[in-house]
Amino acid sequence: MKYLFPEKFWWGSAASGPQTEGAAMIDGRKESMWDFWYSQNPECFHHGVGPTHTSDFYHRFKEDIQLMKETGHNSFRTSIQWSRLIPNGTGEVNEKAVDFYNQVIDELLANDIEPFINLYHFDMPMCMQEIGGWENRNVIDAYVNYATTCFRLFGGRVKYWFTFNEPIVPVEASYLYDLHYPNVIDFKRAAIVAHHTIVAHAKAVEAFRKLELAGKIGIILNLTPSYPRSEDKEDRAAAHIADVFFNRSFLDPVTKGVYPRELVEILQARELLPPVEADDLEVIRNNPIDILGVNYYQPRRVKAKETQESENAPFMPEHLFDPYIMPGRKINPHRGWEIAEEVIYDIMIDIRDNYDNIPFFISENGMGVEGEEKFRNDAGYIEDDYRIEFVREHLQWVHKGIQEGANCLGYHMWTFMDNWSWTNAYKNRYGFVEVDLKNSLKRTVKKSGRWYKQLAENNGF
Ligand code: BGP
Repeated sequence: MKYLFPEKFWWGSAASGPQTEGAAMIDGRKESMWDFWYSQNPECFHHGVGPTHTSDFYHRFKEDIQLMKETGHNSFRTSIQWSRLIPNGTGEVNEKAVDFYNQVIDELLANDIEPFINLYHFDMPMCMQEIGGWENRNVIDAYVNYATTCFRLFGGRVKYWFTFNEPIVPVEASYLYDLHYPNVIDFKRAAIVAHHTIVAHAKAVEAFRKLELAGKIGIILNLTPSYPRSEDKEDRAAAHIADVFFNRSFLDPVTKGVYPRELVEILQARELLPPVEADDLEVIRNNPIDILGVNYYQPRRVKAKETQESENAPFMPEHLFDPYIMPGRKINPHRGWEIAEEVIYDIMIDIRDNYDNIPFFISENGMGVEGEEKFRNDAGYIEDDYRIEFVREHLQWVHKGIQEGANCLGYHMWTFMDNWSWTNAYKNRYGFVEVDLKNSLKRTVKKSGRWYKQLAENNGF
């Protein structure tokens, strides 16, 4: 075997409650902002498919966990839905939800699959969004109460906790780029949302530590390293600024306990710094994470600005750099994302050298493909060789990073089974397991799932 991984390496995949559970409004659950947005604007979702049913993990989790076994999982991440556990945002806990999550955790453990639990995957309860979502500090308190409830209920069995998945996505998608509800475009409000999210994260970490549970707590960040068009000083400076905005803005406070100085200076100069309360910076400083999850899909390519914005234009990060489309780049045409495998290694070396080599794992990596049914073979399963190749090529770089001392503990694919992907709904399929929407959500393991089992058994390839 050419690429052997360290002992006890985590092989598995990641998913989220809102994208897999379905059973939207039953057993006491109330709306999240996704359910509400879908009820108002179904046309915003691919083929008008909303979050109501998704893959029905709520009812089929036992069958699904068997398929995790069949695909070599020794670990699996999902998220608890706040809107299921505490349907009014604060107050009463929904016992049916407690039962459900207890059963999922127990079933995973009974099958030797380590549960990794995330607390927030873009899914603000609608009642919390109605009072301003992350713009309202009361929502920070409600979130910390929700997080503490989860630690108390499940912390005896769950050893790996994550406060947020990709917390920058709700900032960008909901408050800058008009992609998700509430479709605001306002940098100042985005900065408030970002700061409050980081405070909520730090307070949840603090609450976890107070309970003295045996376990680790961290956060999952989507890291998109920035590469300059050229080695020219201006291009490099532009890439550096993009990196500060899109990576260091969250990575530095959660690991080093401080915001990047340059980010603060840029925002201060433009009067865009969010209001900061007395103990915010202290709680951030005192609660660095134990473990980092790195979601990696694509790099960001950047060049120096070619035309200046008008002085009166409301600020956007893109006033400081231009995106750059690199000729000849490899691309996944279904998602429009560049595929650059070696970038995963650069992230690992960056964490090793600039972030104290903290323990981390690849918490998402994957390839969404449309129309996979055309690859079905005579035996009835999808032959997704492109996905196997994608994973192998990334893993070669992960292996190199580990050989060179990066503290990487595992690799999780996005995702276990085809699932509902926000506004893209079921357009692109990412799973090791096919979910046939035309055939009662029938699950069939794809070729990649079969291959992944061997990979995990051999701990390498
Ligand atoms: C990540 C999210 C996942 C998942 C994945 C694939 O950013 O954490 O929830 O959706 O991306 O992206 P998409 O579904 O947009 O194709």
